Amino acid sequence: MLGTNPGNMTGEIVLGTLAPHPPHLVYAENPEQNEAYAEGGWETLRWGYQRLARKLKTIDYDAMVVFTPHWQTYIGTHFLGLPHFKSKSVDPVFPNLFRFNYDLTVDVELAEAMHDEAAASGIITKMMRNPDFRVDYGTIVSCHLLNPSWDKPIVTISSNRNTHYYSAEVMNEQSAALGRACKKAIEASGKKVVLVSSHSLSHRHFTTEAPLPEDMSREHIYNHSNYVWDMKLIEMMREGKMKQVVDILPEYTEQTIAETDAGAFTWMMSALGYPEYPAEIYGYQSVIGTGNLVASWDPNEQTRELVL
Ligand code: 2X7
Ligand code: FE2
Repeated sequence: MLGTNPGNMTGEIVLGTLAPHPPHLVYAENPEQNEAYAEGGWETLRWGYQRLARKLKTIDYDAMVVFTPHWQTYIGTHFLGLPHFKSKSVDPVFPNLFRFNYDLTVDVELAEAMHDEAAASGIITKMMRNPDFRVDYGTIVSCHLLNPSWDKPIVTISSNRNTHYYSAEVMNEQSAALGRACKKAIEASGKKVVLVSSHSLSHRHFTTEAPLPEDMSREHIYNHSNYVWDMKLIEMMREGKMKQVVDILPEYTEQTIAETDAGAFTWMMSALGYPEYPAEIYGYQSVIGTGNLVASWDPNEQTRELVL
């Protein structure tokens, strides 16, 4: 590890972000990389993302590490392991909205450091070295909205499907262990890193789409119960009760079919040491019935803001 950090600097996590990835949000922005065209939509989330993206421009960091539910691995946790990936990402459920030409760089050194530290702690791991591997849309949507200029390298971590193979409780334990290993690797790397937990909160979605997907007169949360659960979680985030949030995640995940089933949120909270300070809330809105929150955890008291 000393070889990759010659100055022996202590690395750190400079921000943790909850960054939902409905492809609708990129579709609604009309970036040149996406082939579909939209008349807007989901502004509450997009404007929240834009504000968070502006904050990120003021933060000095070396790489973004994204944990995504849409790269699903059944044997172990995998890490992107080549410096460059370029292809077209098509959402399998919403190909009408998302056909995105991406061209991204990976911090392979950091990926290998996290891989090695996780492996040393007993977690089954693998580096993804296939040059034809297609990066999942969760990674692309969250990274695009957080950093539309794509001028920082990323690392993607896969979701090992413990919730479905074992239980949400096992997933909580495994991803907390992965979070501890990643934190250790980041500190030893000497790098400044932004963590990205890429997912919705409540995750029931409608099975039919409005004729115009961005018709906001048709958009609402799937049911009131999911709304109440999401609001309870957000209230606890504002109060800095992140250990308690992680403790109730298995129940929350089951009740709202939440995308926290993937382990990303527990991973990030564990790496951040379960913050007791308030989260920065940037916006909450439904997308095809799912509950989505843009939020961040800023360990630096000087730059931490009350956003909403
Ligand atoms: O992956 C997603 C999601 N998490 C939420 C809503 C709609 C589509 O895709
Ligand atoms: Fe998703």
